[in-house]
Parts: sequence; C-alpha cells; structure tokens
Amino acid sequence: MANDLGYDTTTGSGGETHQQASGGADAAYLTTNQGIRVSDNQNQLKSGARGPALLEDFVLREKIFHFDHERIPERIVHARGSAAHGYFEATDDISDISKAALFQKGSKTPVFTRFSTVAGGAGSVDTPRDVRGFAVKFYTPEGNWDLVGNNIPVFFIQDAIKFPDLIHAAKMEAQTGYPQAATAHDTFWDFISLMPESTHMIMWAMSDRTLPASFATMEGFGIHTFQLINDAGDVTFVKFHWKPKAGLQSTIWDETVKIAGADPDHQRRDLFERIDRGDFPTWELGIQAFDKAFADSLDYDVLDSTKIIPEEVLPVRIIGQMVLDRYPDNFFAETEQVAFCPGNIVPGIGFSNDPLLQGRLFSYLDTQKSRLGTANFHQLPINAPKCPVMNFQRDGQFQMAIPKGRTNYEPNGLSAEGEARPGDEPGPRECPVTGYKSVTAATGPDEEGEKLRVRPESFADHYSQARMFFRSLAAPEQAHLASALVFELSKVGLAHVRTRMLSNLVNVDPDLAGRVADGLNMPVPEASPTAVPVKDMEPSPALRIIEGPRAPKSIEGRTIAILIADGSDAAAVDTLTSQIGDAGGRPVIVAPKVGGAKMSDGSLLPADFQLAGGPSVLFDAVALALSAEGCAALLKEAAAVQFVMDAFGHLKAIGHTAEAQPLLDKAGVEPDDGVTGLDKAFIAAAAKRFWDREPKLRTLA
Ligand code: HDE
Repeated sequence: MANDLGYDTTTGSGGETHQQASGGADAAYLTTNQGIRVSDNQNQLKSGARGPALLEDFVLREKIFHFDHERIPERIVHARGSAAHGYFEATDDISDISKAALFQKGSKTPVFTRFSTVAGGAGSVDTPRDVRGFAVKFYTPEGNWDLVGNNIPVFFIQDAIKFPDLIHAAKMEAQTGYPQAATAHDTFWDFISLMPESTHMIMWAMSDRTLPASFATMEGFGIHTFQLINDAGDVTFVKFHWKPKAGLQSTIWDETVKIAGADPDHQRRDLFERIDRGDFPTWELGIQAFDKAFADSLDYDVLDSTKIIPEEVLPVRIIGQMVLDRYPDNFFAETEQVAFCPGNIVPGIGFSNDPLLQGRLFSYLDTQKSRLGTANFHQLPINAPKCPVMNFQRDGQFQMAIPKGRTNYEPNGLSAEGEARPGDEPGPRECPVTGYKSVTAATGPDEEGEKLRVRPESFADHYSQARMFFRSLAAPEQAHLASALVFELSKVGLAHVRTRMLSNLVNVDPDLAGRVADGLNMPVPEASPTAVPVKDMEPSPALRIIEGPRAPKSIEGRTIAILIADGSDAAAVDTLTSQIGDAGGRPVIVAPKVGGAKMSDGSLLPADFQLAGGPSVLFDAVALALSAEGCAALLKEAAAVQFVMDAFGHLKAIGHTAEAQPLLDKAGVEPDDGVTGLDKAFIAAAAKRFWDREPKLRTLA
C-alpha cells in the first residue's frame, strides 16, 4: 500500500524504516556501483529479523566501503577554499608582446578560480587574518594555463628552499595542534623575526589586506615576474594583477573576529550568493610590462618576490576581464579536486628565473600525486584541458581513458610499411612550429654561470619596500597595521622574539616600532643590522585601501540590512528597499522572527534573517526602520542592542527613524555624519565607513 509520500509501506514488518520507493515507469532506480538495482536501501541483510549481519550483503559492503574512503588528504597549505566557474575575455590587443591565444583581443576563455586561506585546515573559518590564495585555471585552446597567485603582491621568502620552514612555523604548533588558522603564536614570529626578507610581506599581512570583506573586493597578483613571448620570440617581462570591479574593501579586526562566530562560511557564502543574484564577481586583468633595460634601471631585483614595482613607477595596463558567473555543481569533484600547477603554461607566456617560482614548478605537480592519488589527476573533469590531449603517457592508477592501438611510443613507423594492422596508426608527433618553446632572456647581469648556492646581492634590501608600504597607507590603515602587530606579538610568549621583531620594525619605520613597543609596553630596542642602507622610496597611494584609488564609490554590490519589528512603517520600508536596489545595493530584511513582522498596514513582511542569526557584522550598513512600539520591544533584546552597537563600532552607516532613537541611545551611538535619517543621505552614507569615529571608540597603536 502506498502512503502519501509515494512509498510502499507493506513490504516490511511495519513503519517508516521499511519504506521502499513504489517507483513508476520513469523513476530512476538506485543501483550499486556495478549497476545492480538495489531493492532495499534501509535494511542490511541479516540472518532473521533480529539476527547477525551476513557477509554476503554486497550492497551494504560496497556502500560502507565507499563511504570509508570519501576523504582525501587536504592541501598542505590553502586547504580551505571556495571556487567558481567563469570566463576571461581579452579586451586589449597585446599581440605585439604575446602570441598566447587567450590574449588575442575578443577571445573568451573558460576559467575556474579558487580562493583560499593559507594556514587553516579545510574545516577552519573563512575569516582569519591570513593571506588569500587567488588561483585561476584558464582552459585555453592551446592547453591549460594556471596563474596561481595571492591577494598580496609579495611573498615571505625569496627562495623556495625556505618554504617548508615557513609553513611549519606558520601552521598550528607541532606539539599542541593549535592555533588553527592563526599566525599569532611563538613559532611563526620566531621564524619571521629571524628572516628579515619577510618584513615587507609582514607589513601586508598585518594590514587590512588580510581581512578582505569578500573575495569579490580583493586584488589578486601573480607575484613573480613572468615572460610574455610574441611570434618573433621576443620576450617582454610582466607582472600580473587582478583588479576587482567592486573596488577594494576590508573589514576591521573586531568585526572579522565576530564574523567568524556569526558565519564561519561568510566568504564562500558571499561568493555563491553574489553569483546567485547575478552580481557576478569581476576582475580586470592588468599587466606591468617591461624590458631588460627597465629591470636593470631598478635598484631592486625583479626576480625577487619580496619586491613590487609600484604602479606609480610602472602603470598597470588592463588587458582583459574575468567574470565568475557559475558556481560549482559539486564541491568535492570540482573545488577539492582542482589541481593548480604554476608549471601549466601555454605558448606566449614563460617563466622567469625567480628562485621562488622555480621551486614552485616542481612542488605543485608533486603534491597532486599524494593528494589526488594518481599521476592521472589531469584526467579528472575539473583538471582536464578543453583542447585535445594526445601523447604516449600510459597506465598508472585510475587511468580513466582507454588508449587504442600498439603505438605507445614515439618515434614510431608501424603504419609506414604498408602492412600496418588496425591500431597501428602513428599517433601524435612533436610540432616544432607551434609547440611550446622555452625562451631564455636574461633579466639581470648575473643569471648565468657556475652552480652556486648563494643569494644575489641584488636581493639584499629587506626594508625599503616595507617602509614604503607602511608610509603609503592612510592613517587609519597604519593604526590597524600597528595594532595587528601588537595583537600578534602579544600572543608570543617569548620576550626575546618580541624584541627581535621590534628591532626589525625599527628599520621599517621608527614611528611604527615605537607604537608597537608602546602597545606591548616594552622598550624600543636597537635596530637590527641591515645588509644595505634602508632607502626612502616614494610612497605609492595605489597601495591604500582606505582613501585609495580603488575605494568603492557607491553601494553597488553592498548588503544593507533593514531592521524591522512589529509596527514598522510598511510604505517607508518599501521605499527604502527600492532605493537600495535602484542604487545597485542588496537590501535584506532583519526581524526578531524569521516569519516576519506585522507592519503598520497590517501586512506581514517576511524576514531574510532572524535578528539573533543576523548580527550587523554580516552587513555593510544598517537601517533601523522601527516604530515606537517596535523600538520599545527591542530595547529588551540584547541582540538588537548589540546589532546597533556593533554597526556603530565597526564604523558603518546607521539610518534610523526618529522612533528608533532610544535604541541608539542604549547602544551608545553618538551623532556623526554616518548616523542619518532613513533618506537619500543614508544611501550615500552606506557606501562608506566613518573612520573619524574609530579613535573615539577604541585604542589603536
Ligand atoms: Fe603555493 N602551494 N607554494 N604559493 N599555493 C600550494 O599546492 C608551494 C607560493 C598558492 O587553490 C600547494 O595544490 C611552494 C607562492 C595558492 O588549490 C603546494 C612554494 C604563492 C595555492 C604549494 C609556494 C602561492 C597554493 C598545496 C614556495 C603565490 C592554492 C596544495 C616555492 C604566488 C591553490 C597544492 C589552490 C598551494 C607549494 C609559494 C600560492 C604544496 C613549494 C609564492 C594560491 O604545492
């Protein structure tokens, strides 16, 4: 007898644990992995109704066996990530410097892009203070190109041989297994303080750059110098930049910490939701292109990944854009199994001799074998090129193709004799004309010579760019950076490590060192010795987020919460919702109960978030659309008071009705430009943060 769910309940001895799909002509049936239809997915095979299990039960054995092996090793670094599909479109003609098909103006290339944190495990939160990975796989007609970068344009170390040391020091400590996803601990700062070359990267890591508000609001960088190669074989050197269309935006520390609790998946959710609502995350791809003469004119080395070329010195030329418009169908099959390899390169692009890049060329291929378990990982759908793959590589674990014929070597000539058998076709040959050719082009005077384990003299300046970075920031960003150093070093139990780090900071900027020392209540030590004198470089305003050229100018792409409660003015909420939408923002309704609040006209307005589950840290600005009755009720609600207190504390715009004033008062909100009525002024204010408020609310270093 079929119950009202369409299940036949008569086949067992009773109740829902014996349900079986009654099926129908077009029903899809459950099968084993061998394609055998499963008759019962609720009960294992037993000897009698209450008897022991039977080994014969191949359905149970196969199901549990497969389940037992569902996990694969997580990535050693960048374990936590989220990804999306999209396309890259070349918008400028650079055929004079690169012959790569993907850069020919108008060409559209499918991409898969994965964003990640570095230190935390796969189950850690999205929002620690950490560098973000920014890895793009371009499925070009000439093969896959992987641009595996970060959201910071420099790196901690100059030579790949130090990478295992860096990562051991940064990840959770060996004895305790904590902290997870945080660098605020002894071993990290011990290593860093002994590695002056990491100082520039530390400035970035302690800045607001490591607290991005969303993947869509962060920059990406290829970091190393690469080559572009044209038809004639001429080489141009290049640095790659991703510039977010949504502008640069970060959170502040207190907010980040609270987001981690309110929504550990904040950034991956944001990525999915942006795509879902058609607000596709978009970046322009830019290049800084230069020749050997330019490289030689710099007093730092373009092969040194701890250095940038400031945009003011060499402007970024936009050559295309990437739009992420489709999220994965399956997290494991795509996001987890995607295998990026900086060694995946296409004709028209080449590597430089950067000793960090050179080491990466080996590591990524190698790691995929232990992570994905086979040298055939390139055959997984997410990794497979979208152009023909033809070679004589054969066999290996999990070979998914069935190569045909005897000719599994090259050169071969079975078919040339006129007595070839079926399957003796010659197969693919090398292509000297269009095949990939490595091009040598020196980027410095000493690139060739004896085999040496040395660091070039041109890599010796570890502080000038760190100083330039710090001095280029807006005042609030400098205060955040100094405070981040105080926070992290306060978690370091060893005083001599803190002192050593302070000595390095004196070289960066004595003012910074003084502020951090004050925050630690420690004396400022002598500067640590430097190999070369520290220079005062021109500041680079392009490095700023706050007040920088890429600060967001409108509420486009921003999420704005409208807090309602019983008695809220239906017409006013409706108008505000439309105004936010018209300006490109995303309005969401927050109410004490998710089913909604009873509005002034008697209607029930459903909420997107329940107040306790929708704290203001999840939104860019808040509007308190409250009636006197609603406000009175919320005064007794800690979540409501905290909602307003945090919005104010995180320097966000707060629009409100006059009736909401008691709630503002209880939350300690003081009037300023960011506190407005529920009108056009609020829409303008919602695009900003109110940095002047910050020193009144918290002590920063
Ligand atoms: Fe990586 N890095 N890395 N790295 N890296 C990995 O590869 C490595 C470096 C970066 O979303 C691993 O597939 C070495 C710089 C990203 O799947 C591993 C060195 C930059 C991702 C590895 C570096 C990066 C990785 C771990 C020093 C910025 C995540 C799992 C020479 C330009 C990609 C994996 C994804 C992942 C090694 C340095 C970025 C172990 C040896 C510099 C974005 O192969």
